[in-house]
Order: sequence, then C-alpha cells, then structure tokens
Amino acid sequence: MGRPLPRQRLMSPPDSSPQELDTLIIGAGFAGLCMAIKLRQQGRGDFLVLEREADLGGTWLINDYPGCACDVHSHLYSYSFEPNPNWSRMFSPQQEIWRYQKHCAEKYGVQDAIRYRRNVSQARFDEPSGRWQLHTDNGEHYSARVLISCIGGLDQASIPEFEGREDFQGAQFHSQRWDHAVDLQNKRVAVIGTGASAIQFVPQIQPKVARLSLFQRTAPWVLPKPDRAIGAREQRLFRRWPALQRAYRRMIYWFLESRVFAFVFRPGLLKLAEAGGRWQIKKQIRDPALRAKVTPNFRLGCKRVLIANDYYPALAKDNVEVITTGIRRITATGVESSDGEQIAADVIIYGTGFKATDPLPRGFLTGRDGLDLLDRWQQGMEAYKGTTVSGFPNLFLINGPNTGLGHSSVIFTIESQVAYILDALRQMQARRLRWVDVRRSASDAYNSKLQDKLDGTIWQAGGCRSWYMNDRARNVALWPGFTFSFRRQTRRFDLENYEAQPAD
Ligand code: N01
Repeated sequence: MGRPLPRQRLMSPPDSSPQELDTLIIGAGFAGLCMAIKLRQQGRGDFLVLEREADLGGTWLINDYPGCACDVHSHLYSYSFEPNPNWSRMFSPQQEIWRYQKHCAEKYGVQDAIRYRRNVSQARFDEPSGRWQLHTDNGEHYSARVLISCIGGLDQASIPEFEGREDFQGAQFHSQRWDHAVDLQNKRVAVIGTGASAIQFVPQIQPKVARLSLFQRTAPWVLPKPDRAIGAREQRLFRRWPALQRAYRRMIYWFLESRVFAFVFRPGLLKLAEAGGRWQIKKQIRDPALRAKVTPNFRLGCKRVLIANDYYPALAKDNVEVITTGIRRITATGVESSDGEQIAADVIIYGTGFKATDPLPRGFLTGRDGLDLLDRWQQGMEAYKGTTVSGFPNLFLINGPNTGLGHSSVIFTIESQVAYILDALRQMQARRLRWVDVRRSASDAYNSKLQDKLDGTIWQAGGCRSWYMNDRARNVALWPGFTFSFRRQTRRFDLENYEAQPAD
C-alpha cells in the first residue's frame, strides 16, 4: 500500500468546484488498468484513472534498470482475459511487459480515461454527501462516489539513511529510478543490497565496470531460473490453438501453487529446494571463501525466493568483491565499511528495496468522523479481504494489506479483487445504497484469523527479517495460503459484513 507523498505536499487544498465522477481509480499499473477495463466492459464508463507518472505501467514503467524482468512466468503474469501468444521468453523483460500493458489499455479502450501527471495529495470522505473529495498536487479537485486505490505496495523506494550520503561526490541512484545518463563504463561502482532487483542488474553491469563492490547484508537464496526463449514456432502454436496456451498457463499456475504446501504447511520440505540453491553456488563459484559468503543462513522461502542463472557467475569474476562487513558511512569518495576499510567508488547504486510496510503520511486518506488512515493502522496496515478498511466507506484497495504473494502471480489476486469490487458496485446499485463500510468486527475477526494462519509459516519462522514484516514483527504484506482460496473469498461481495447507507 505505497505511494506515500512527501509531507510538505499535504497543504490545504484550494477551494474549487470539483469534477464529479462516479468512480476514481488511483494508479495506472496492472491493477488500475484491470479495474478500468472491467468497469468499461460492464458499461460503467463514468470513471477516471489518476496517474502520477507521464505514462501508464506503474512498476513496469519506472523500474527499467538493466536486466529488469519478471520472475514469474509470463504466461501466468498476464491478464486471464488477454493471453499473449507472443511472449519472447518464459520470463519476459520489463520493456515487453510494459508494451503488453500499453496493448491492453489500447485494445480495451481505457487510455482516454487516464489523466497523467496527477499526483493525488489528499482524499477525504465527506459524510454529508457520501462522496470522496480528492485533490491533486496541480490543484485539481475531484469528487467521486467510489474510490479505488491501485497504488501498489512496492512504489516508494527505500534508501537507508547512511551517514554522509549527501557528501558523496559521485553519482548515486536507486534501482527503481535508474539514472541512464550515468555511464558505468570502466567506473568503480558500489552496489548496496542483494535482493530481487540487485541480482538482476548486477550481472548486467559487471562486464562493463572497472570494479564492482557489492555490499551484502544478508545472502539471499538464489535458485536456477528455468528461463528460455520462446521461438516463433511455439508462438504460432499458441496463436493457432489458444486452448493450448490456456492449458500451459494452468500448468504453470498449479506448479507454482504447489509451493504453498511447503511455505505454509510443511516448511521442512523446503530443505530440498535449499539443496538446489547450494548446488548452484557450488557449481558456479569455485572460491570457497566466496561460496561461504553467499551461502544463506536462514530458511529458504522466508524472504522472496530469487531465481537467476547469471548472478553467481558474475560474483565470481575478478572485478567483483562481495563485502559483508556492513556499512559504517558514505564518504565523499566512496563507502567506509564497518571495519574501517575505505572502498572507493565513482557511482553508488542502491538496490535497497521499498518501504513496503510504511503507512501513508498523515492527512493523505481521511474516512468517517475525520478518521485518518494512519490512526486506523496504528498496529500496522490491515484490511478486510485485503480490500476494504472499516471507517472508509466505498474505498477499495487493490494490492492492499496481506494480498502479496511469495509464490505466484499477483495478477491473479488483482483479478480476484476486481471481481469483488464489481460485485460490490452491482449490489450497491441493485439495493440503492449510497455507501458500504465494512464492519469493524468482521474486519478484526478476518485479520485475527489471517495472522493466526501466518504463525508457523516459513515467512514468520524462517529466521529472517523481510520486507513482509512491519516494525512490530507483524506480516502485513503476504496472503498466507493458496491463491484459489483468496479467489473463493472474493468471488461474492458479502454485504452482510458491511454497514450500508441507503441512498435518499
Ligand atoms: O528489494 P529487497 P528489491 N544496509 O527488499 C538490502 C519485487 N521485485 O528491490 O536482506 C545494507 O528484496 C537488503 O538486505 P537484507 C519483489 O517482490 C520483483 O530487490 O534486508 N543493506 C536486501 O539485500 C521483491 O521482493 C521483481 O539484509 C540493506 C536489499 O537491500 C521486491 O520487489 C524484480 C540495507 C533489498 O532487497 C523488492 O526487491 C525485482 C541497509 N541499511 C523486485 N537496507 C520481479 O521480477 C536494505 N538492504 C517480479
């Protein structure tokens, strides 16, 4: 649930007459596009999508670092209603995924409904009118009956507050906003972090840099990536027999789903996969000291399982050093490790992930009785079925708390939530309701059961600290189960668990 805005932007909005709409969607990534497409298909054309960037795509627009690709199979990481027979690889690169998103927006005619460079600074539920009032940074004012937040959980880059960061004389940037103007050729580059992003860009930049100093705090589990090119013949087959592609998609789905069994019910089984990870280290790295450095010390699955075939070979190259002693500070000329070593660098790249569990800033979302979402989330983010928050009528979150997946395609979850929201809109219309607000008791019961289910899973008990957990050691990010059970619970909008306000 990201995209917090800088606090200084939360000033009092100017008084202006709002643009009135039925539905407002925030964000034009996979979630926002899916919602827009489905609204349009159901003849609910009175909506707009407010997008902060100058183009659509969300995470697949802005993360364009070298080697950026999806680590979920493309045949599954795509909308169920828009199979793409032309994927070039099993795991497609960022540009191809972004082009797919553009294609979908165009084909389903939602491009015209997207307003770019609209950074929502404040959304407030107005009780007398039962409508959401939204303000954007550029002074626009919207009023909508329904607000759907599609801003995703991995939007706000996290750059640790190392001492001396502003003293560094070279270029520095985060992987999410790669600075392509910086030429890395023959440069000394320090990379901080060894997560999903870093393991993709490190092998890409290693051949061109003079020296790569990789700061690793925790060695990740990296398994072989079953990637390959998908040739013209195979693509033709999928074009000619769409049922074949659907069957292939189903096969991938069930293969990935089978991993839940180990993550949730039998973490002991993950030892088998750990053996695969160790085998890859042994095969690709000869130096015993480096092997020891990159061997993880927590249970596989506790953090996101990474897949790559070129990461360890890159680390084994002469121009790469893996530094595990920690970072004391950044200096004008590089990085000082915690044992006092000075590591000179021309460029620092932060592969340090995202503020996934940080709530939005105070004043950004205000519900009934002036309730700030931050006050509702004092113990950490939570939502009913990952989608609604009590005290915030007619607000729907896609990719909300505890909807993330450690094992499969988040697009499956997005489509489930979209179906839930569409059913809510249908029922509100049929029963002539002004708004619906999930009952606190239903939400509390749901979340307590969900947290119970997380106990004992590999994410809680795997001996690691991941971005899934907030600072109270509560997992606020992941759905702890099979995705088909998430789909089952979102199939029908359960109005009985909501307080409903009739329309006049
Ligand atoms: O971020 P991360 P990411 N000092 O949080 C280290 C998705 N994604 O951008 O492990 C030193 O995984 C941190 O160390 P540690 C995916 O869901 C998807 O790589 O916390 N180091 C870690 O090594 C993924 O999970 C794709 O000890 C510090 C790294 O920085 C999520 O995005 C591709 C530090 C952060 O790793 C995030 O991935 C890429 C500090 N103070 C990403 N703070 C797909 O293919 C942090 N680190 C779909």
